[in-house]
Amino acid sequence: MGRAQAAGHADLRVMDIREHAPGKHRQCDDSPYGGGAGMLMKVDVVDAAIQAARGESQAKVILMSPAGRPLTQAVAQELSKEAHLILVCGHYEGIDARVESLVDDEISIGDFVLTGGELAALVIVDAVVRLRPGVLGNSASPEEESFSEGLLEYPQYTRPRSHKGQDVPEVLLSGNHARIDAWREQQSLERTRARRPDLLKQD
Ligand code: JF5
Repeated sequence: MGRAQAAGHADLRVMDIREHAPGKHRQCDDSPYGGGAGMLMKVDVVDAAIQAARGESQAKVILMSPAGRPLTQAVAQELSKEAHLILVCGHYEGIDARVESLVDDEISIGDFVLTGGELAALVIVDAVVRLRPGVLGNSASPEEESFSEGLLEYPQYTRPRSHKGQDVPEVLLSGNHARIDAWREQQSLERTRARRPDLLKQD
């Protein structure tokens, strides 16, 4: 991400929501109406921070949330087309429900709970920025190769040819590219069936 920024492919800025909390104490959380444990992020403070981040831009505002739509490569592709993104990171036990009306989208990076949205935001930034033209030499778009789309990668090997009794499959040394392509396709399918059959079941 540092190199992407230096090369002008990305411009990442970090804001502290607390700086948008009024008063000497800069309070950005409060206890829930109706009772219950823990503190919630205040909607007015989050709103002020989003408006400050947005400025005059038409940025897409996304809340990091375990209740969001799951992050997939298709979602990353979609976000990589946006000129501006604002990734809102919750903290504490949760956020006032009215924050949902302030955002355009909610994204989950998986079915687990983090202490804050920051790591989820970093995951999204990494997945999205690498898809921007010019980053990571992605012009050939390796993941748009027809057969491998939506499948696990085939196993790959480099030197040495033999390591502790494990040899590189003979087919890869054959120089027969039709045979190599067919082997890789079969390996991708086999590994996907064994490890991630769910990937084969969806359209
Ligand atoms: C968060 C309140 C959000 O925990 C997450 C998360 C899990 N998967 N995707 C996102 O977000 C952080 C913490 C507390 C709201």
